[in-house]
Amino acid sequence: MGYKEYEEIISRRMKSARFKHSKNVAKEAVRLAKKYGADAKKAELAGILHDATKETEEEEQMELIAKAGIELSELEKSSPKLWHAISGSAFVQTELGINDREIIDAIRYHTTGRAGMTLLDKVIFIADFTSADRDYDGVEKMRKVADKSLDEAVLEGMAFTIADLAERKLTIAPDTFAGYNEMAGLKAKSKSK
Ligand code: DGI
Ligand code: FE
Ligand code: FE
Repeated sequence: MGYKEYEEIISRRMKSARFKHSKNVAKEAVRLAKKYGADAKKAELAGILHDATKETEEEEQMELIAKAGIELSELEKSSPKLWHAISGSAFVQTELGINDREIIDAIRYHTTGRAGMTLLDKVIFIADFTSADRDYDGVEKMRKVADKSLDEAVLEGMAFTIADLAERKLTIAPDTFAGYNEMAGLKAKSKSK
């Protein structure tokens, strides 16, 4: 299966606004991949598929996760917003037969990030923040940073998410903290040089 087939499958799983978002993320992911030397083909596939199960019933998401043999932590169980990234990575494996670890992981960690993010993880994480349909306060700054440094943009995105979640007194996934600490540590090191 190729991009067009995946696009067709995705279009049937969600409303038109989210399908548009998915196409925009795929497009932005290709742009960032070319700019930062990631695999543009994988970026396009991970981009169109990243929110594959965002509009899927919770019960079906849980079935997909179980079928892929993924065990949720207690915190993940109690954070429904995180489920679609996990069930999405399960869906592309068990239902689409994708076995490319880089694509699977980029989808799995697109919401939280993680420590040791691959180049493709970063491209998808940022494309989701800077896609054409995004219009949150600060999106212009995010786009500027993303054009300067992918790592700076990942740090900016993680800081943004953590601040927003803390403000709303929501749980913050350990992967989010681990990713943030790693990127903030890199920045601190480069500053002290
Ligand atoms: O699926 P999208 O809307 O395109 O974007 P996304 O996958 O980044 O999801 C964003 C949502 O996920 C937003 O409501 C904040 C939430 N989120 C992100 N990181 C965390 C989180 N929620 C919890 N509980 N913990 C996190 O670490
Ligand atoms: Fe998402
Ligand atoms: Fe998204």
